[in-house]
Amino acid sequence: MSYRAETETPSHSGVLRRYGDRLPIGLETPLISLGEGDTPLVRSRRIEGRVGCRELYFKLEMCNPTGSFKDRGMVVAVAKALESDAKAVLCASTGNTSASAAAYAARCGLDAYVLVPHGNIAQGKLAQAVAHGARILDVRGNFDDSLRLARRISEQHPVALVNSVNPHRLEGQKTAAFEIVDAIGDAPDLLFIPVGNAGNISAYWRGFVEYYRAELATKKPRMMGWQAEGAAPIVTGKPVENPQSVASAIRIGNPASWLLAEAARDESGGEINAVSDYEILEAYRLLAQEEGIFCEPASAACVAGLLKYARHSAGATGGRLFADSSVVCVITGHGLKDPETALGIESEMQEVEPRIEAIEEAMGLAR
Ligand code: AN7
Repeated sequence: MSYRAETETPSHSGVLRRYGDRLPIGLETPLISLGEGDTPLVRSRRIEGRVGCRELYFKLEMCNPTGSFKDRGMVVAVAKALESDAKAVLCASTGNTSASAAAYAARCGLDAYVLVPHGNIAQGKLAQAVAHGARILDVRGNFDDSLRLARRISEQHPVALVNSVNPHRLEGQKTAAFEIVDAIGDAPDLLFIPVGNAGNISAYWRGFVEYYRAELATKKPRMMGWQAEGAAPIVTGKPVENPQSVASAIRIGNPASWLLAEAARDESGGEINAVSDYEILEAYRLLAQEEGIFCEPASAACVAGLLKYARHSAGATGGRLFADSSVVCVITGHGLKDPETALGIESEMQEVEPRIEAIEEAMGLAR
């Protein structure tokens, strides 16, 4: 099957076709696609007013084919694996990387092996890896243990490691920054983004810098990264042995792209801070109920960060600056991946008899 000859998706031509001239691909690279990228950038309806910035947008990376931003980098990593005649891909994952790797491997006829930390992955993500036929190894350890093992295996066996330590992953992920600039005509003043293994914040920074150098943007955003309090190694400055958070996607104690993320923070004049599980769940609820956006808890971390930052900058000298700012929050993954959390915080379900009067009464409708 020739990937180059076929038109894989009549619409949504994918990251490789759309941004190929800015990616490390050549004539030998198969132009695979599941229609990733080209995700919506939607204006906030309510949270913008709450935080008091000039304009607030959400980049809906949950709208990628497997429901997370990982697809942008995975399509490049898998295309390069195919180009080098790999027969299998391997990753460690808190869930989204494995879902994405499993999907692209299935599409391209590669075997996929995924190492997931025992008991630490949301059900929807596990379902995706199962559905795509990946070989799932339930590691009795955390994500950091799993990644260390995956790296060792890939050094000793002919399997392509598709974690973000694979440089092609960050190259693909930087395209989201291009799309934001293409959509609003310039870079935003501030970019709020969750931080786990720290690849995405590094990739966005690379994308913004690249567009700025090409004079496609007149400025670069301050990069505002957010970790969960129980898994905040970059904030505290030391690895976390036993990372904990309701946001299972970012339960990572020793991020692979730690130094790149610090560089993104420092070169952009940004910050990397932490939010509590309580703050994450509050932002998660606000996004769903005031914006109609159902994301997973890890994604809500950056909105929790925005609410926190706005509270702190309100009285301070930064207040005026913030009120004049354009802000983008990166909504990294879909809420459907983690139904347990959604059903766990508040259940509004009420049992009723299958009678019209019972339903009217439950709805508070008078007869
Ligand atoms: C929804 O899938 O690490 O800082 O193994 O799934 O680039 O790691 C996922 C991370 C944010 C953090 N939001 O991004 C994995 C994995 C969601 C995520 C992050 C992840 P990075």
